[in-house]
Amino acid sequence: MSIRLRAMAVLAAVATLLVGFASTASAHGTTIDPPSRNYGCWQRWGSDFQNPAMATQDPMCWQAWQTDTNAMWNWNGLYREGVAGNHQAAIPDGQLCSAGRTQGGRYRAMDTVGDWKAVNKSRNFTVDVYDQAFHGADYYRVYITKQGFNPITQALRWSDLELVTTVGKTPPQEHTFLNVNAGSRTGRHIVYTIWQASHLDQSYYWCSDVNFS
Ligand SMILES: [Cu+2]
Repeated sequence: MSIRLRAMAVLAAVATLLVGFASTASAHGTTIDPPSRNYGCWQRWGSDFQNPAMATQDPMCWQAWQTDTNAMWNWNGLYREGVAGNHQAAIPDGQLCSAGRTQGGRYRAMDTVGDWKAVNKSRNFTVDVYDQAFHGADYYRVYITKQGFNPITQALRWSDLELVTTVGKTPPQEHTFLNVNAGSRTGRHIVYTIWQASHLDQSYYWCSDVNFS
């Protein structure tokens, strides 16, 4: 190999390393409040994720940590790319909370049916989306499960959801607050938020567990 070829090979290797580093170091986002399932598990147990008390105190988080710790460490990475707005075609029923088992199934434990910790909300509330990477949004959509749906015993399907809020083009900002009216809903529900980021066709899907009092 000539010196020039060798130098080019080294440069190519460095470029590959840099690209790899940039993609793992890049931040994305999630719903902070009500927290997405994996963000909530990271928040509550991230500093104590091997504590066996979690199995009884917060069993859904326990199974999530047992399934794949990376779902919590990468709480900001629950997205798909190249969906072109066809969210329902890309994500099968029963897999809505893992974005159709995106990222090689890393978030599959988010689809597990059971008694996830829910936060209390009044019927008028806001969804706080944390746009850590300053992507901005083409749009946000917030859905809530229909009254009668039981998140503790039923797998989530698209037909269980009702669109309650749409927000269009949003500039990059750290927090975006989406105003939501839950109507006459009571009790346990899943809030399902879609964030269509603006920098490229990157769409995020989050399940947040709430209790309307
Ligand atoms: Cu991103």
